[in-house]
Amino acid sequence: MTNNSIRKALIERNITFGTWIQIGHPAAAEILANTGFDWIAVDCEHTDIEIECFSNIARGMYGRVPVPLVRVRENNILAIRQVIDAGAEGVIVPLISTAEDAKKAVAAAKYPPLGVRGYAFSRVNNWGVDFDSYSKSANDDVAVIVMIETKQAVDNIDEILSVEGVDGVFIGPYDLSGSYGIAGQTSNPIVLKACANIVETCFKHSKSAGIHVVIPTSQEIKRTIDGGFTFIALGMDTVFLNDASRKALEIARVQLNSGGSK
Ligand code: 3PY
Ligand code: MG
Repeated sequence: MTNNSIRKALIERNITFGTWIQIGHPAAAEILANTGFDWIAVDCEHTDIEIECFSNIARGMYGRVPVPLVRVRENNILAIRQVIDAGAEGVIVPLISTAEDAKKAVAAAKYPPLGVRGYAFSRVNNWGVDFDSYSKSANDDVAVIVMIETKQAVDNIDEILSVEGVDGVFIGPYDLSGSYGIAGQTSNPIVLKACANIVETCFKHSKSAGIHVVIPTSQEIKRTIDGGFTFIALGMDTVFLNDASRKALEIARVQLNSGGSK
């Protein structure tokens, strides 16, 4: 039994839509937290978002619906422990290529005997006020999602999915394409074949398959849903800002050139 709606959805393989934060300001979280996404992942791998910044972002989401997740900087015990202690309800761990990598990620996120997470007073247990209840429920509530981003991970997908405590996988299509020597060609048949293989193996293990639709066009979203993915990230704050601002400027220039200023 879990009280984490996203972990529950992962276990039951229900579709959820999340999004991604790269701008390290709580305003970005507040805005996206009010849009109806099921979860929001804060990206600490490819940004300058440090732990203090994540804590403030989590505060910005507090009381709103989406579940705060973090894509941690690396598969590292301290990186994983700190974000969970600060309020992440799940971790998305990048560049998991072997079952050993996956075991290390799970161990970092779980209290003994399942793992090696350290006990302490922290933001997540209300600075110790809820220590007892939190300590009892945390292993059931913290989600662990491992990122499949390398050819080696695809080759080892069966073993990775066999690791107890892995709630689902999440494909990083850019790294995955890069690993096949075709960086950025996320729709290349080689990448799509690897994705289909991952989804099929997830199905076999009754685990959730996720992917980041970095540029969320209707065609890409449709392909992702039709492809059997259930844990789906749509775009990110930087992409939304880029797209909307460029579109507004384009509309203004078209208006101006068609005599809109007169
Ligand atoms: C990738 O595409 O490699 C990613 O990590 C996307 O989040
Ligand atoms: Mg990646």
